[in-house]
Amino acid sequence: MAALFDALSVFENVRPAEAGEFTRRAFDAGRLDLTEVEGLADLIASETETQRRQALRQMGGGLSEIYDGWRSDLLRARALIEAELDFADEDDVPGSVSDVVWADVCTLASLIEIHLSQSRVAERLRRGIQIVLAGAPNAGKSSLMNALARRDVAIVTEEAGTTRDVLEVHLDLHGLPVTLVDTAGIREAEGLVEREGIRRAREKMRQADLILWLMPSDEMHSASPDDLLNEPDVPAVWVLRSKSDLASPAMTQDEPGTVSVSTRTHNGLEGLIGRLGKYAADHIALSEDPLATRERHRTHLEDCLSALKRSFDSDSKPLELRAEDLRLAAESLGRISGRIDVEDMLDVIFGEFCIGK
Ligand SMILES: Nc1nc2c(ncn2[C@@H]2O[C@H](COP(=O)(O)OP(=O)(O)O)[C@@H](O)[C@H]2O)c(=O)[nH]1
Ligand SMILES: [Mg+2]
Repeated sequence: MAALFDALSVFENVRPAEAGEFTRRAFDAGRLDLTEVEGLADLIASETETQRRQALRQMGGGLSEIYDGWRSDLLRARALIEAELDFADEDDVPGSVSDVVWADVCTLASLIEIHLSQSRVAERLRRGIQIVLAGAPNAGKSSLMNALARRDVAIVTEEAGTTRDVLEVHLDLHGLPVTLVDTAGIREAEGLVEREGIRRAREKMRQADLILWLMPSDEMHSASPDDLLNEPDVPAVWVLRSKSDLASPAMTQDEPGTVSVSTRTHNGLEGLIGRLGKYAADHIALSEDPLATRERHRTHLEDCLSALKRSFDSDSKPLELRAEDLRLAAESLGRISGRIDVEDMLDVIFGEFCIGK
């Protein structure tokens, strides 16, 4: 490769393409809008079948179609309002035009609200569900990570505090993307490196969709996730009894709701994978309708929604100002597909691409 580039560089006016340069040309030429560009980036990065399908649909213009439709509804509403403003003193423009317009704007606002409330699901499909393995040192987290990934990702030793960094593997559970995160065991650590590992572990746990908290079956008084559960905004926590092969007979009557696994005998592993798959399916099912897949979409949609709400909130506001709210709302929608000043975001979006795309 290096030799090839070297040989090519002697030609005049030949240079390596920049990241995403070809896609950017398609955008500049108006052949792709921004959501389609993002869909293409997602398609290249997709790791599972459902991610691929979602990306493909967005690349094909599924999202733009919705937003452009809403945007032209708003432009039409604004035109009607302005007509009413311009001809307010003439009798042949009935005042009731604007009543119809506001009812439509109201309906649109609730459509956007529904669309927004469903978008988390699509965002999760795009980035994958984050499942974090946590618990005391030596609880068997790294062993479970390796068993689920079916390869040796993490180092396993009987020395407490072996895992000090955060390790991630991407799994494909029935076509659904799951990122499994192995963390340092939570304890009062002496060493600087382990303390940093524990800080990172806590951070990962806060960002997780689901925490698997491991409690070894051979320890009656192992660390429980109680203090974790008291923190605000905790994700879902499942308690797993690890090392179930070591459980004493007295302990085998599980509390209902807990899952026992052993990475030594593989007891319970298939069941756990099945449950995780179901969890993923419940939380990231590919929806029928195209949905906003990025925070960027969500921000503009929220801006649009609040402008719409301002526009019909009060009847006493002058019609000119209400029409201006509609203009702002349409503009927010236009930003999603890149029809309106988005210059500052373009580098961020195209920077995601690799060279040659
Ligand atoms: N008997 C038994 N030992 C296990 C099991 N899982 C892990 N271990 C052992 O427990 C020790 C700690 O495991 P590790 O995965 O490093 O725990 P971590 O500190 O939570 O990551 C190692 O010596 C493992 O071999 C299990 O299911 N059964
Ligand atoms: Mg470990």
